[in-house]
Amino acid sequence: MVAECFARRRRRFLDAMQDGVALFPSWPVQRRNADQDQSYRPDSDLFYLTGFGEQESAAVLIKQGRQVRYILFVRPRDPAMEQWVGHRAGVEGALRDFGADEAYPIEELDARLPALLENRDTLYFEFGRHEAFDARVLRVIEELKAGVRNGKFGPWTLIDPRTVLWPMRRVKDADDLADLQRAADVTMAGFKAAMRAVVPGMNECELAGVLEFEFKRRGAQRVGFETICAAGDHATTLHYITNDGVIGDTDLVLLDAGAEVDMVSADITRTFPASGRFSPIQRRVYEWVLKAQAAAIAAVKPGATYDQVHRAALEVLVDGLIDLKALKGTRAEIIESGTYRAYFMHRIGHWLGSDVHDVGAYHVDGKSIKLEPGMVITIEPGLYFKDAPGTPKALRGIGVRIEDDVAVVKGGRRILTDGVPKAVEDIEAFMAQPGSWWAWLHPVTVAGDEAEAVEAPPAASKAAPARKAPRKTKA
Ligand SMILES: [Mn+2]
Repeated sequence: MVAECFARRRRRFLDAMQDGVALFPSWPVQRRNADQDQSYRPDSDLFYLTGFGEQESAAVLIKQGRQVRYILFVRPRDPAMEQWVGHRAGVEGALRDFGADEAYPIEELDARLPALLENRDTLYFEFGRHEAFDARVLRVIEELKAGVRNGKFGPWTLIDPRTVLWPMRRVKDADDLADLQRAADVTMAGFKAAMRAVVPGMNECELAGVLEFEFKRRGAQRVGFETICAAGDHATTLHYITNDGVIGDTDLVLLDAGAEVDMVSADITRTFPASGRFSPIQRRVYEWVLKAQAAAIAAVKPGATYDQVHRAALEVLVDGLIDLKALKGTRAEIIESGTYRAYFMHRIGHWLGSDVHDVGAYHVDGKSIKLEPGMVITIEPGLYFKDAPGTPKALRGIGVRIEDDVAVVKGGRRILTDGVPKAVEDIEAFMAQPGSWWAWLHPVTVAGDEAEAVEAPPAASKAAPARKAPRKTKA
């Protein structure tokens, strides 16, 4: 992302805001244990507007008629600290590289805030997220109001900046879509690696490790959310992140993960057989979910509502539940009564962007929102048959979800993640040499440069997986 992209976003925000001041602080650093901090992830809104990702920072945008100011508060340069924990942009860098009109050390924020807010009617600030910082802002506001007899006043009107930012973030422009495609490309490479690395007998955490290793070496800074690597019955827990089970040789593996690249995350789910071959009943369940996903994707287009997309998948899933003898009745009866929720208990998907469950409403005035070009939504139907009484015996322990990231474009849709096999025949062909990933594994020196290597299976002679023989873990 180039500086111009952030400048354009600030202009859009400033255009949409009333005269006043907008204040965006960074997330506080969280202690992890002893003298260790939690790994730091910049705030999505602050980064979206500035491209500035350092901890202990804040951005201020001021608008008065046609006059605007953009101020950054940052950690100052400090050779001793930088020796230990690395480079800081400092005040100089904030001005030079991040386009700030003014920049100050973060320590000066409290001292400068009164002057920045003085005689401004409106403050855009998100209260309720960071109590200590809230208290600092409230103190300044009260002090300014107390100075009313000296001709001062503080902001009388408080507005949550999310009222402006969320609709902005929900509709992606060409730059945003290019960023998302990069995250999608890295995520797809991770899935293809995992599908060719899996062999029965390995642990879920090892397979998740392969996926995340592939993410990292292709340019991901981190995962967009905790990787879900769920074998067999674990796949019937929607957000299973324990990832510590042994993968059985007849298990399906449900892998739901996303690489975060430059503060944007993709989100893919694939469900594939550990052995490389679906059993007949696994295949039947899988193909109903796949058909439901195709129906929902086909329903994505400008003007369609989120509810219509959900409904398109739901109707197919219910047909599937009848066909699989999981439910009795007609499609209409089952949808009306909601009994399908025993096996499909979530919505069709969510907005995607800087946050994996990206910001923005799904309903406006009580009505399902209409899709428009630039919106990006995940389409992720699933069927989950818990190993429990009430579930037909043949289906117990099968969990299937298939998820792709879909951008709404003029006249239709664009699937950002269609490079990972998902038809049964394609998966089985792709996984024809179980464990082959381990044989071609070699360093990637330029992120993304070797994306093709995953496509081409190594010669059969090299494909022997250096793995112990699969264990029978489940009949
Ligand atoms: Mn998702």
